[in-house]
Amino acid sequence: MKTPLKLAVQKSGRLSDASLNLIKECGITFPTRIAKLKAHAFNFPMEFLYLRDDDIPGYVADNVSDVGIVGENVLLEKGVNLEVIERLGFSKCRLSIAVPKEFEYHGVQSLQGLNIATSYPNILGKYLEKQGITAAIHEISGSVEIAPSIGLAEAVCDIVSTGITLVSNGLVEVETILESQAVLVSRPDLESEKRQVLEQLLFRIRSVQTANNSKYILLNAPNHSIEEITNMLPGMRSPTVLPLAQEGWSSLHSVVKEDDFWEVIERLRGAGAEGILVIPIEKMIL
Ligand code: PRT
Ligand code: ZN
Repeated sequence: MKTPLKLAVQKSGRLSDASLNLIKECGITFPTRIAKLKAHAFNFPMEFLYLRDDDIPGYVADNVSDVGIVGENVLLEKGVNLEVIERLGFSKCRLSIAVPKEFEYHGVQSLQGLNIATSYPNILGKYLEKQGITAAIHEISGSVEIAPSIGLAEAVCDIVSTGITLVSNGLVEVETILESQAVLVSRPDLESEKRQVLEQLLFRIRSVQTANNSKYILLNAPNHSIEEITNMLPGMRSPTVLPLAQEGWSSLHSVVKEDDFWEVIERLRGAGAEGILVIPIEKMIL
């Protein structure tokens, strides 16, 4: 067995389930109870370290772990030198500046001289500097959204997902300073044996992600529409075309991207496609 690749994941929180689900979808099995700090995968050369998300960049940089799954927001805030291997597409959020709804905001200049509460002083500091704004940054570790109502600050800089927290605290988002999602990070100086394991893991992650972003589609079409429909269905190479028992009709099978899905379906129907079936794909190797 190869030297295990150490992967740091969040022990409990918004990243944990999605991180562990991704690993499971890669066919890697491991003990399900996260009672300990460490666990070994049963069928892949990998060891898990269950940590607080804030500690993940530092532990990877300090060689305690080889790779980790963490939000870009935390990675940038910690400012450690790690390689971003892959954007993972989950735990999407943004880091935004918000002000009370009665505040008369006229662009970033309105932030001049304010007190701004945040858990992200480094990212905010760099942003304000770039914008030429001087403001007092108050670092607080949680419940940033209540800072204006308790008189600690006139503005906040916090993570926003649905925006419900801001609205329910009478705040309005005025500037987005970072778009974030979970990323797989690595030490830049990974030993070659571990890099090979990482490549294997990455291959599986990409197959899972491609599959999740695609749908398998089957449809019936009159033979005279096959060419028009084929042009709408690029598929992996080109669609499979099989004759139906009914004279003059065929069945076409292909793969469509999740993002283009509804638009493609409408165009297919317009071209005479019938009996359209859409099936999820488990893995996709390109
Ligand atoms: O205990 P540990 O330190 O490991 O976890 P944590 O409490 O520091 O982090 P956690 O689990 O809350 O979040 C982990 C990561 O998830 C963050 O670093 C982000 O990358 C990502 N993420 C995605 C979010 C959100 N969405 C999110 N909505 N992190 C925090 N929030 C909070 C935000 O701080 C605010 O209080 O949710 C509130 C806003 O949500 P909406 O939906 O009301 O806008
Ligand atoms: Zn944290």
